[in-house]
Amino acid sequence: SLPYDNYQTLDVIYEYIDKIAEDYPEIVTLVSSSKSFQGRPLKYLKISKDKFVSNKPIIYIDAGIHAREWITIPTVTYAIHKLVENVTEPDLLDNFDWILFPVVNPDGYVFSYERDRMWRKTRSLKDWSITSFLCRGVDGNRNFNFEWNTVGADDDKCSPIYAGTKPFSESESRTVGEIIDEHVDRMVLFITMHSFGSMILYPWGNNGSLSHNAFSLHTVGINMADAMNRLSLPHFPNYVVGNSMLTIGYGTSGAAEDYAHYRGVPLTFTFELPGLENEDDESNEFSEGFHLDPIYINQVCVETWAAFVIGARRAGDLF
Ligand code: 0X9
Ligand code: ZN
Repeated sequence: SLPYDNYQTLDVIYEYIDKIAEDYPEIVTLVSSSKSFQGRPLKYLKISKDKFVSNKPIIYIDAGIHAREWITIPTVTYAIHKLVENVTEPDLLDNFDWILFPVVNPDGYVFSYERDRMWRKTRSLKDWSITSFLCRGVDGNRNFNFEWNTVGADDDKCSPIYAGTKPFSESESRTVGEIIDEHVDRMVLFITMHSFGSMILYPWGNNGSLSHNAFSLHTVGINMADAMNRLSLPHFPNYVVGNSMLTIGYGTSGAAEDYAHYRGVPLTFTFELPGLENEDDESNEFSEGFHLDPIYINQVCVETWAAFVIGARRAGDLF
């Protein structure tokens, strides 16, 4: 198991992913066929009792598309741990196949870890212009092919919500898109982990309207929120569940959760994990809610695992 008392480097996380695939070859398949802009492998695990052959429903969870949202990554490695190393819910592997993608944007994570804690985007360079060098990267969660660059996104390379030159210009978001496209027939639950704000969001994020599936989305959403709120320390607010745009208070286009739902995944959610503003004082670079104090990592992982368990079971009942 990885330690959950601190944020780990990409190398340590990748070693863990490799080791799990090595130690549990009967149930774990490592996929690392695509690369980030800077050439790092994009690693995800397929976890299945029968190598994905028996057409079970698929649960997909990713994290780390936004570089500074560090707390998202351990929640997915912890899910791997609970599915493979420390199994307390065996029904989850009997009844489902899993795709777990802990670091969608490894270039951004390394840059945030080593250089600029508040980095959000990928690290791609679009051309040889001065602006490109000064303002690298694309917002991965504005780069999906759903209503691309129509609302809550920017053409300006320097913007933190730069949508990119075209849908799926980034290999990081494109890899997620390809997983969705490949498995859409069987994928029943898609969760993308973000921070911060203690929210569970569902489509549509671009205009606040509800999908045909809104009742199921809300039901499964509140089931997951309930599971986390029940466990939560009084220190953190309860989760709020609702439509992405109305709940977070701004519209977005080209987001992963909307793309997955638009392609046909019935239950798609964005989690905004806990984070407190001004945890210390403003002079501290860690005072923003993105740097959740490491003492809470384990607690958040235990909570999100409870949400994934109930989410998977409810998804299995419904679809
Ligand atoms: O803006 C985002 O991409 C997400 N918030 S964050 O602070 N983690 O950057 C929220 C996306 C909400 N919209 C959709 N899920 N469609
Ligand atoms: Zn985010």
